Amino acid sequence: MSRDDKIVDYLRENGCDCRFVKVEHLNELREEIESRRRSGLIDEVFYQNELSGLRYKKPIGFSPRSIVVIAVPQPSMRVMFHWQGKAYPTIVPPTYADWLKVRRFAQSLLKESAKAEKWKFVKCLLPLKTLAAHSGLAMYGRNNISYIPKYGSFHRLVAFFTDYPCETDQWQEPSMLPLCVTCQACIIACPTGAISGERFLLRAERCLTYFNEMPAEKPFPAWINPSWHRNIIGCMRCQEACPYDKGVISWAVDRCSFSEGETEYLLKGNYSGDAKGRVERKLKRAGLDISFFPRNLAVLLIKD
Ligand code: B12
Repeated sequence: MSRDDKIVDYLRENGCDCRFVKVEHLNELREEIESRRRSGLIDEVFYQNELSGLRYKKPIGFSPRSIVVIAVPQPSMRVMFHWQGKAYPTIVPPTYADWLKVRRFAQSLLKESAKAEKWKFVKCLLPLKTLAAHSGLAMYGRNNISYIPKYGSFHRLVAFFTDYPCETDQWQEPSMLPLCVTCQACIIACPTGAISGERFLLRAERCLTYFNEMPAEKPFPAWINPSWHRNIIGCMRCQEACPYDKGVISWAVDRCSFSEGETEYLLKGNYSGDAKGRVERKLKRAGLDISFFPRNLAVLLIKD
């Protein structure tokens, strides 16, 4: 068994999976995104908001030889709001909560798997789906999300630069899940037309998630029908419709519940002082940021 395989096996024993690629692929990774930007397939405002912060350079003062990309399975979170005598259950999709915990967990597994060797694992800011697909760790669904066996799209991706010289470079052409060739479920389920039959690449500038992840000072555009909003953050319609997510779609854990008073406070806006600190900490545990409020909550409660 190769050293790479031993690391992969250790991560699998702990419920995760990972792949290695040589660090020399950084430029190809950048080109994947930049060539699509140059040809106009990536909306420029979206690029500036969401992709301009990605970094394709090696970290300063450290000479990595490989990049390791890890998939850590994660459930949805159930979060309850109480308002005017009614309970409003909402869902926070996988990957919003516990991101730091997940990254530390992945890093500690890698360190343990390397045992006595003192390899370093340094966080990187790369396009993680693109990397996961090129490493063979994940396959793309037609909805542009990455999928792994058993957990479907319910996983968080994390990547590290490492001085560990991987034995096998897993870099390969990305592939799409076989059922997606004929299945149209996510295209039909997407209310905004972000997933379209005309091209594979998501029209990210139309994705509901793009708008509800923006700070609440930015109101939802008029073309978005309020009835399209179902989650307090993100959107799960393309995942809910996906046959590959059937086994995990109900995998959700209760995270927290907001009282009438807390919900009322969140709906009012203009947060400050101790009350803000308290509610902010509670929101953070559920993967929610106070900057999404009151907009994301108001659209769910007030349309009722
Ligand atoms: C920007 C961003 C967004 C944007 C844009 C999403 C997008 N598809 O680009 C918005 C805000 C809309 C968003 C939404 C969501 N996001 Co997001 N997002 C990111 C972020 C920061 C970068 C993604 C990125 O690189 N986009 C650039 C595009 C160009 O890259 P790409 O999607 O890999 O596209 C490639 C393919 O389309 C391929 N391609 C083109 N044509 C073809 C044809 C074929 C046949 C094939 C096989 C491939 C192929 O080429 C492209 C690369 O050039 C990452 C974190 C990170 N650092 O990577 C999280 C990340 C991708 N998001 C994540 C999640 C969970 C989501 C949501 C599911 C959340 C939700 N439930 O609402 C949605 C999914 C929306 C969707 N259907 O894609 C997870 C994905 C985990 C997973 N299982 O896939 C990530 C990795 C965060 C994390 N650490 O886990 N997100």
